[in-house]
Amino acid sequence: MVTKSRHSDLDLPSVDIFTFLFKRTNRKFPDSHPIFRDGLTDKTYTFGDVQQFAEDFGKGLRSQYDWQKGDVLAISSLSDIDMPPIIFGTLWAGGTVSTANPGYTVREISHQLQDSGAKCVVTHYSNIETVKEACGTVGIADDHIIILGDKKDSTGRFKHWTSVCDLGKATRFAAQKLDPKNDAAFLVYSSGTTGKPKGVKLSHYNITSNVLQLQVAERFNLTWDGSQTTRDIPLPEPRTGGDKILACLPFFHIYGLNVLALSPLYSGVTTIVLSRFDVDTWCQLVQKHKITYSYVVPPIVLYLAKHPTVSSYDLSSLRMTQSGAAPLTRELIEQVYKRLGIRIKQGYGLSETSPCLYQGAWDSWDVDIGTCGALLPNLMVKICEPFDNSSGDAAAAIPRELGLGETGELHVKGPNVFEGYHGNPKATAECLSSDGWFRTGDVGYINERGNLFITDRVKELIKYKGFQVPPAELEGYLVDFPGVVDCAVIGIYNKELATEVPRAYVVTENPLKPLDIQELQRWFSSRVANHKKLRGGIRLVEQIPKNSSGKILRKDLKAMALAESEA
Ligand code: 4UW
Repeated sequence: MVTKSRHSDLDLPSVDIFTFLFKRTNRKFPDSHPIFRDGLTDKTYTFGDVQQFAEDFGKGLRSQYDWQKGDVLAISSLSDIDMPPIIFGTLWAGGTVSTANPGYTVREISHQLQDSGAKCVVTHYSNIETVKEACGTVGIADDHIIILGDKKDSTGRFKHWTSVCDLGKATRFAAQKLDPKNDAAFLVYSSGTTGKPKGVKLSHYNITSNVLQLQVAERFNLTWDGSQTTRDIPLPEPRTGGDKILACLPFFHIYGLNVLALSPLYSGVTTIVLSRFDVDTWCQLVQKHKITYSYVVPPIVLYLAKHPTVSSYDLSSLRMTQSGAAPLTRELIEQVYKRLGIRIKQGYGLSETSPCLYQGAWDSWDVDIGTCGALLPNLMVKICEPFDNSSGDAAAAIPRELGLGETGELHVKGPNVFEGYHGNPKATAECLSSDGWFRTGDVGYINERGNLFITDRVKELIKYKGFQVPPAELEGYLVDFPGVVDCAVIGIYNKELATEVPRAYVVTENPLKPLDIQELQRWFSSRVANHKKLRGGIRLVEQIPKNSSGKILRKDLKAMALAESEA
């Protein structure tokens, strides 16, 4: 059964992202309105600053790097208020932005730089050694590495992004003409339903559509000046101006990128940027800035429910928080409400959908608590019997559709569904049909109110604190360890951390000569970013369960893990 969104369809933008955000005729807030403020230093960029820096940076790219339409700029950085102008400048110059986790090892960054074909890389000076080495492996010269943030390179070897702006300012380049439906704005990396991380091509149209779809779900309730009086949930009194968002999630991940680095330029809501979450700083900033809204992930919800430090702060300005990127239990949401009176709603989506698909509503929080909310406008969805499509073509395999309340795999269609994986038509065909239906790899059901419950995944993906951990990538590393002949990685849920953690099952060459597990852990940890470490441990097994075509039976391993935890 195909279900349509209960919202009326929106008129979607037909312009590129820069024009959509900066040349809008119905913008209510002035150029001087603060949009991004650094949580630790209070350094602030107004809307006008972001636009001006973006244009200067874009001109700088064109004049200094001969920037052409479709060139890729990679950014390996924690959230920083310098990132939005760099992103919009690159888009202005016709480029595509590929964001990367700055915790990546040289090997991980090199993969993304190589695969995306990046021309320039932006990073913090503190991360220069890793980025420089990665650039060396793929032939990106030092003078194509650009620094952001307050710390500059004293040797003058690497340009600071503000010098690129200064050089651009004097030039007369104009914005590139773009085709919003076909030109890629972002190339973010996701493992999709199977395999290693792939570049998810998101067009300008995908992104502008999703920014607008999201505004509708928030029911235009987030306001820049508090002027709106018809709020579903009133601001706590006294009202001190508009909403304030606390941005504690990384801009390099699609969730933070859309919701925190792009959408505030549409809504005008001042966004306080915290580059790295820690619970005390988060609470201090909520108290200091009278934050009204924050986007979080389940492990942060756990802090709000249980961490002792939280009760020493005044968090009463928070009207709502939104959690997403991984499953969250109703039990934790209720604990937070009981303890702090803070309502947590959920959103659901994927990198491949720009990302937002479902959002909880403000006005029915108590009725819909624990669900992922309702489908955003202009989207259609169907729940289907899961099927194994690893051999092929999503168009050819027509899965059986299920009805309301029945559990199956979620398929979606709409303007924010990606164009395909960069340079990987096979992976694209496995999840995207020719008529635009995208298999999410997530399993769940829709209740009679149209709310989504995610209950499982049919894809391999593991989520550690909202970050993607692709098992296939980890398995690729593990078999390089001397003595390991086969292996499989699965996610197991850790209730104390409110997240999945990766666990490896390993077969050794000679069962009579056991592996040194600690040595394997150390060796492995030095090869991967922090979030991919095998926090669920390593288990030695005689063989990895597989089907007749050699596919790992992860469900069997999950059953083994469950039996072990219950023993
Ligand atoms: N419940 C259970 C959830 C949920 C979930 C995501 O790294 P990616 O590709 O993308 C994301 C996107 C997060 C996000 C999107 C829209 C939104 O409104 C929001 O706000 C709160 C967050 O993480 O991983 C996609 C995969 O992450 C899982 C699911 O398996 C999905 O395929 N996931 N949200 N609420 N699982």
